Amino acid sequence: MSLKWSVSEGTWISSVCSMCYGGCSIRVKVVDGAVRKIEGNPDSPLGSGRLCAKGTSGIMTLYDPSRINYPLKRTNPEKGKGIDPGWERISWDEALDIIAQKMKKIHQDDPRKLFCMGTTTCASMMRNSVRSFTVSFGTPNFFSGGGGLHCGNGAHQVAGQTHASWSIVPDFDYCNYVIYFGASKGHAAGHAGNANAQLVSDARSRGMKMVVVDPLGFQGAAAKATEWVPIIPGTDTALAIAMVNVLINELGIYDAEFLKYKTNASYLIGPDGKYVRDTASGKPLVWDANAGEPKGYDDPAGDLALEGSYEVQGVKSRPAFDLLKEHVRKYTPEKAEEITKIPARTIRRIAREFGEAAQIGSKIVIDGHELPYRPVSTIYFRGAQGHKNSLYACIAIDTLNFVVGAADMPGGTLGFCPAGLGHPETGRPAFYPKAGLDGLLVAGMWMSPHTPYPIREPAQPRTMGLGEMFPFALSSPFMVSSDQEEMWEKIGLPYRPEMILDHGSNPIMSVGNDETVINSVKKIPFIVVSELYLNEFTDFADIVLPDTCYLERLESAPNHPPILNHPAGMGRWGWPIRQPAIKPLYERRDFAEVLLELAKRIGISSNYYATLNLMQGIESPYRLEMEGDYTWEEVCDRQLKSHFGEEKGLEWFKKHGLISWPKKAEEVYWRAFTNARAPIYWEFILTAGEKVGPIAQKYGIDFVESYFKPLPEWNPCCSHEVKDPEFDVWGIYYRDIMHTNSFTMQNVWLDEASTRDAYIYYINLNKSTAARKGIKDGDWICLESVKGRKVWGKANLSEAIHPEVLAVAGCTGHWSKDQPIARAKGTFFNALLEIDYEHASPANLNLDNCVKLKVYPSAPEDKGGVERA
Ligand SMILES: Nc1nc2c(c(=O)[nH]1)N[C@H]1C(S)=C(S)[C@@H](COP(=O)(O)OP(=O)(O)OC[C@H]3O[C@@H](n4cnc5c(=O)[nH]c(N)nc54)[C@H](O)[C@@H]3O)O[C@H]1N2
Ligand SMILES: Nc1nc2c(c(=O)[nH]1)N[C@H]1C(S)=C(S)[C@@H](COP(=O)(O)OP(=O)(O)OC[C@H]3O[C@@H](n4cnc5c(=O)[nH]c(N)nc54)[C@H](O)[C@@H]3O)O[C@H]1N2
Ligand code: SF4
Ligand SMILES: [Mo]
Repeated sequence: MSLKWSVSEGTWISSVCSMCYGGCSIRVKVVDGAVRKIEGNPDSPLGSGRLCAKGTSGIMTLYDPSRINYPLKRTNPEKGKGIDPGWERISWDEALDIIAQKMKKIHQDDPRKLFCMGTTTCASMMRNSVRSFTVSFGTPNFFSGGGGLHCGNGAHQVAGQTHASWSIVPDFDYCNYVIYFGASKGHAAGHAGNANAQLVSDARSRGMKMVVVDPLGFQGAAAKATEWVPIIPGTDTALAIAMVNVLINELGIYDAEFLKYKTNASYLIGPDGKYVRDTASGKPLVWDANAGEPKGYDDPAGDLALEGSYEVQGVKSRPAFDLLKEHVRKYTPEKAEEITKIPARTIRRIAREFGEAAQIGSKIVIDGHELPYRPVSTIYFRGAQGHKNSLYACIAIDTLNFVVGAADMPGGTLGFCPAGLGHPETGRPAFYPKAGLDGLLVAGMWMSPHTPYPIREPAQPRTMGLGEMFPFALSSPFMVSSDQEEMWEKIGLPYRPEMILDHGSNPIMSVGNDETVINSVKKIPFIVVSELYLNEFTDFADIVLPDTCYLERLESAPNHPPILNHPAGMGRWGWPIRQPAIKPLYERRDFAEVLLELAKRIGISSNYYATLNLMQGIESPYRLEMEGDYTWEEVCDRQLKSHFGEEKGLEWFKKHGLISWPKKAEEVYWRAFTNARAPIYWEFILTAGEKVGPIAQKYGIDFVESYFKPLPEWNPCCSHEVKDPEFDVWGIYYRDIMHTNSFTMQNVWLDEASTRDAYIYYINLNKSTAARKGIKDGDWICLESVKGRKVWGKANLSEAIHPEVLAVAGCTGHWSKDQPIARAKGTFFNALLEIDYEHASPANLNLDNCVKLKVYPSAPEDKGGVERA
């Protein structure tokens, strides 16, 4: 095979990147059966031909000599950090026999003893296959490692309840003023990677102002911002509530029309904090100011009151907005300054700029529809939400959008594509948010069958994660926490996990300190991992299966559902497929095929097909028949035909790569076209708390009432409660564009670029802080937590970082000898994070990702090979 080739040779194959979950469309050049180049696909709205460094470097992940190529069986029964598993190559048949035998036994005994995992890095694969398999096996125990606990328990739930979507993003085409709260959408990370990068840079060129609230100014969105506002980690809630206060109480800026008809701001609240309901219908009541009487919230009313006090059904009641208005008064900018260390005058100015830029009352015509024009947006993501107080952080930040009427209106804050009317020829896939219980918003499409609203009814826990008593949690630390056994004993969990089936997640690195996770996974007798690489977690596995990477894999729905990874805003819909650019190398086998085979061997195929039909939206006549026997190709073919018609099955998609059609204003600005309301008063958090409290009390688990109020409060993280003055710096991590979680440090191109970068493999801290501590640029330093956990790394000094904060990029610091490129590069920050209930949100179990540290010069024995370029 010659390494020389010309652009005219070979073929371009359309597919979808999976070096992160960003879902950008790609074209892969294949010459002589080998991948030579990857480019962005200019024909797709999912990236418009753009590609990041990780996407370009995927070729080195495909051909990495450290990849796993054959099924492996452990020969050393002893498990521990640094202990060689003694891998032995076995055949696929033997591997599947061993696994199926174990699983059959568990399935007959108690399916809940199987604990499935999947990596967020392969988000679509996780949803399309792994979750479906978990459900069909009959186990409720699913875990996505650090996913959810770091990035989504607040963000996804709240976005689901307010925007019917997994996440939120500015309407870049029309937005004039955006505030980012710890998010890098369109910059270093986040959903719809390159599509947003293009949209945000076009918006900035057009003059969009970008205010970025972030402890770091040297990277991501902050580095491109009009204004960088450094903040103390975990305090965004206080800032956002203070801004709501300035808008409503100091400036009187709010969109009354929007609040009255698109939110529950007008619902009457009684002295018990709950909706005052019509005695006959049970519907929440509003006050009709024209008629001077209460009405059902959905009665055609004259003019709904937002303020005042009304005697209704013998009780004094006030519109929810009136309570919000009073509630936020105590968050003065001065009080927020104490918490966030952002000057009160800055808070006032930004709130005013935001309020004025909203142009409340203005209109715009799009696609023939006259719509409200609100060219302002506030968004959050992992940074602001990555804390114990994530639920209220997301609520408080989003409240700003609702106060000025900018939620899902032109120029405002959009959910990622929560409404679709389907392809013009078939009307599919179709999904639309609608009004549900109490008139509040129910998502038309979700990542799992249970939509975020109405919330799950709090109940006695019977799952490993205790999710039943935490109805706002999507993921739970108790799957691997230090207090896991204590919690299970308290609730009387009637079983213990006997097997893990993992697709790619590396919880030993991604959740928190490795000691805790290792103690937990060591107790599990049988662990199977489908991976690209051997790593810190596979050291504890019994069988490792060689997976295909995305360049060797088929997926019919890599960007579906669009609430995850499709650019919002007007433009076009795109539905690409992920298809193998080359046949799988060696004995690598697609895990989707492995799951179909396992289902067959265990005898659960009919369940699996039924779940696939449900989760993939496969409708008649293409539904998988219970008694059928399908390959993964056939499943993909049926899904595509079900959505796009008989002519457009897998063969059509293999040839064309994707299907694309124009978006409609009714889809993008769906909120203007529905009567669904979003909560600005979170009555259902209060009522959930009333049910969670007694359950917690029954089992002797702390119930923290301050997390169950209907209006957001700033609750401190554990790091804010550290009083020892020696621990004077907050430690956080952030994502660099060059790396994905713990995955990409083994990629030789990305590593080469990273070793030449001033920040990626370093501990970044402020020059003045370093000077105070006698630390010079390039010095070895130690970070120590109050729990005595320590890590080391080299210092990089910058002025563009909050003086009380230090930061580490990505999830670096691998120690697996099987990843020779990644090994000992950077610092394993998560070693400093605790994993227990104390460090998790009592409302949604989100983990605290910030930690208070003592920092001092100190060289470790093993310098880990990190040398400054
Ligand atoms: N310090 C730090 N900690 C973090 C984060 C961080 O940025 N920094 N991010 C947090 C967040 S938000 C998340 S979501 C989690 C993510 O946490 P995880 O999902 O547990 O971990 P990842 O690092 O994304 O996934 C890593 C594994 O996926 C494997 N992988 C990649 N592609 C494939 C594939 O196609 N097939 C298979 N079988 N395996 C594959 C890689 O080889 C790698 O070992 O980590 C959280 N923890
Ligand atoms: N390049 C790249 N892209 C990715 C990933 C990746 O690992 N690398 N991972 C994917 C995944 S799993 C996820 S969840 C998304 C995450 O996407 P983002 O949420 O955009 O990523 P982060 O860099 O973790 O966090 C964003 C910013 O929050 C800041 N921050 C940290 N703590 C705080 C805080 O308390 N308050 C405020 N205001 N800011 C804070 C960080 O400095 C950082 O600049 O990205 C996805 N895309
Ligand atoms: S942003 Fe993510 S999905 Fe897009 S090209 Fe980069 S690595 Fe691939
Ligand atoms: Mo994530």
